[in-house]
Amino acid sequence: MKYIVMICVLLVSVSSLASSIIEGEDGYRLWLKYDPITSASLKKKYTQQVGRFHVTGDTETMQVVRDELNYALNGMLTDATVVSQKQAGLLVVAGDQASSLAASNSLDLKSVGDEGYVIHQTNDGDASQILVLANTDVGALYGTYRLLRQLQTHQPLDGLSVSSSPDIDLRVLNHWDNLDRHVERGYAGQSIWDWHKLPDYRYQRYIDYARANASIGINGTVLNNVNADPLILTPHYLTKVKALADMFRPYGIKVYLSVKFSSPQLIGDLDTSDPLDPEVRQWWKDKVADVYQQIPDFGGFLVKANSEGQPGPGDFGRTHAEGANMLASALAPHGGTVMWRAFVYANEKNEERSKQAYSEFKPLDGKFKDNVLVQVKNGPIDFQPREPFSPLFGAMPDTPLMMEFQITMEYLGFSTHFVYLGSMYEEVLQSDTYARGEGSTVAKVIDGDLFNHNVTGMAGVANIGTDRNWTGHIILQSNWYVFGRMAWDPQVSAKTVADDWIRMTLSNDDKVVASVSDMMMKSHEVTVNTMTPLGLHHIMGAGHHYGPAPWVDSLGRADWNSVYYHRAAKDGIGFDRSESGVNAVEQYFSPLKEQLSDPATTPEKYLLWFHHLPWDYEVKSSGRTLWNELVHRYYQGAADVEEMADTWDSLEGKLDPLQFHQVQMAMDIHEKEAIWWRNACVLYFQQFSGQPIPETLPKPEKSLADYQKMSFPHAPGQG
Ligand code: BDP
Repeated sequence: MKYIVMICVLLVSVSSLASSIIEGEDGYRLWLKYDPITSASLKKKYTQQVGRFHVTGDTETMQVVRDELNYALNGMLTDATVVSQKQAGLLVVAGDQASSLAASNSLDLKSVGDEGYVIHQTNDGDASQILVLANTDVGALYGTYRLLRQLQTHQPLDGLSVSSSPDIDLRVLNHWDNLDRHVERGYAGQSIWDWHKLPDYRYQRYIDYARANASIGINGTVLNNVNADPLILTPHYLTKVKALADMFRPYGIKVYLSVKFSSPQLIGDLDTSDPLDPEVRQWWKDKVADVYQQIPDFGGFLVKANSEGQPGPGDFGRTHAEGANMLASALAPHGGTVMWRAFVYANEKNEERSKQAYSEFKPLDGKFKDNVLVQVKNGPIDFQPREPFSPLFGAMPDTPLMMEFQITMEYLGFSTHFVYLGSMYEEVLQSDTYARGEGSTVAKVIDGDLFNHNVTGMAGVANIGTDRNWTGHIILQSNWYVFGRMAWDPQVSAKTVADDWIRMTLSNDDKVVASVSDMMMKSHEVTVNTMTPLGLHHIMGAGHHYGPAPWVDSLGRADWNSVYYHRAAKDGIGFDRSESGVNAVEQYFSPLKEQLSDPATTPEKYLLWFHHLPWDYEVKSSGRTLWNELVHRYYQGAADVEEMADTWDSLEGKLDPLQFHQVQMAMDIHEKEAIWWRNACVLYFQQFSGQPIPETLPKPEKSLADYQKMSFPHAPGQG
């Protein structure tokens, strides 16, 4: 008897042990998984077409191409092999030889420039060959990743004919990473740069980072935080920067650094950092020359100046242009670029925050040197879940403006929320500035089309850290991915990119793709509703920006407080930025200016951004009063998140178990937090509206005071 009991105990514990181990994809491989293609016929076909391949050239980059193909094709197909050029079904060629192959096949290779490529199948018969041609090695690398995408997404190679080149020159990640490895606004572990062990210890992760970026066309990385530590420019750190630059070079990725404007004083022993002082100018020239001696293809500097306490030219009575141009002069002989941020605002200024960047920068239009780009955040305030586009886009025709998007989730749930940002980026890029009449979209401003700029750029604040899955949440890998794809082609649709990403990362099953794609495409709108519907903004927890806190009213600067932004009172809610208020609308072109000035013609998504409206204002699309609409949106947002969680649950068994489980756990958090946002905000605003929450809706479980008491002193990612 005893013996039998023991066996039972043993069986139970063995089976529970087995179920507690979930084996599967932990997310490290991102969208470059290259798992075997399961359809035997497709696998056979691909193997016939590209299983025998040849890559010409011995440069480091062409070796990378060869290695990637070897790895990818052997993963997806059976027995992929390198063969001679003549025998190859797939031939990757760059430079002069590519030009002659292009000529003999009547292909236009010239027009794809330095980074583009042409992919072409020579004919449909038995001797057919797939050519990947480019003018440069890095173009061949991009073309190779494009071809691999075709296989990863199970698309046919027959008759393949692609010609592509980037619409934007500088496609750059901004890491807000400190030298102690803390990532400001980072929610995926520590900084991936192990400064202490560099330059000697070179993780495979550095190479995999470069591969992932190259696969989506990212060609630059700013390694350190915009709130820069001056030590980055000391010899000790520059040897470490050089090690990373050397590793990234074969992948077409240049390294840039954020610099502190007062570096001449802080690490150079000078008693000023005045950009017009000859000694200061010489200090920067020498420093830059030092950098280029070690890193001949160094990209340049990113600068946050006179913003949130950072030093800048304003400290010496100089303009942003004078500051930027001083650095630009030092970098120009070496081919370097200055990315000068327009994220400036100051409490002391007697002007509403959303207007300040425009007021300060517009008068400087045309005053920057050729190698300066002004980097503008997508909205006029600060990476909110939703903002109208910054009015600077379109307003500075004589200055190349660079887009700055946030990929990390500072204001969007700290990387446990399921939010695909592709649709938000698309909304911004496709917004019409009317700067040169209808059709003058933000995309056309930043790709240089509208004002004929030679240098163009797009930056994304990275969401990458040491978490095994890189971004803290598998789905958020798609935001890194879509940033790269849209920087290459700002016209590509968010949906196309989402579908590609799902196929490469999660599953090629059409039904799964449709479900996940649907979730991704609505996720941004859903999240806006759960946090800041109808144009509300900046009502997050103070400092860390975690969770709802519309009650914040005691921070040192007026424009850091939630109450400054929502202006809820007995008479209504919202910020009057129309002509009758602070007149922020004047910074937009007609007819947008007029449209935004009138609540009746303002898109509802921006209603409370531009208007202060009474609680009984009738919302056009629904006929509800403003109060009821606000309540409705908060409840709908939370209900939609619940529905997304159910949809995800329904995919169990159809996805990799570990990927499934990771996202499911995050969805649980997202669901809880959506309800928290809903309850806290509705209770808070109710104090002013004095109106009830409709009987049919569930009552918040806690009191407003309970929500207000919640505190998160150790929330991650703080500044
Ligand atoms: C804000 C972040 C802060 C950044 C700042 C910036 O809260 O950590 O330093 O933007 O972009 O959103 O400089």
